[in-house]
Amino acid sequence: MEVIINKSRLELLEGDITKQDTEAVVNAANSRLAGGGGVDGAIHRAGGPQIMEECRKIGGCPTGEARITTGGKLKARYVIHAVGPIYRDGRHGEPELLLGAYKYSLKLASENKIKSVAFPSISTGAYGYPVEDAANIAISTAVDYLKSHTEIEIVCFVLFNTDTYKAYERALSSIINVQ
Ligand code: AR6
Repeated sequence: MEVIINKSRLELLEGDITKQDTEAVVNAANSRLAGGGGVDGAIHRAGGPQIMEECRKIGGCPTGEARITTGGKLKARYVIHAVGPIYRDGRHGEPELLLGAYKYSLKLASENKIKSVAFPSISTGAYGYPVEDAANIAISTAVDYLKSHTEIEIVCFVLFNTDTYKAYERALSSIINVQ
């Protein structure tokens, strides 16, 4: 599914983010930038040790923010390491922190003149964020950002399985319908 927001394209696809040829891919990282499983493991495996070396130099990243490194051996030139919240019950600032992780990543893309960026579904794997709620936050944050920032041409969400894809499709459809 894809829609045009202002001058940019917002796309949803099912697939593996390490295979994307967008200028930047976003990693669902932890606050130590120490690597791990899920998307994080896949990105470091495919991108090689250079990404981890840069992460070590950066040292860490608070939850709700993001940091940028090069893409190592990935097709993408950059990796934006975003730290989403660990979900407890939704009443410990999780929505704001998840929104922050997306917004911070988009700001880093703008600042680095990145024209295309691919996101995974941050926090909905090991960090346990309910997918339906996370999809609404992810999509509304991207749509809001693109309405006021025309410099990013393509924002793509790369969803790893059909259920996640469908949740993002519902979130995007409901936002488009109320506009
Ligand atoms: N491409 C796209 N999406 C993927 C891929 C991939 N190659 N692999 C997994 N996903 P998770 P989190 C999906 O657990 O919840 C790590 O250990 C996955 O199906 O990767 O933010 C970090 O180091 C799910 O929908 O990230 C942190 O400690 C989504 O990506 C912690 O996990 C996010 O799942 C972060 O947890």
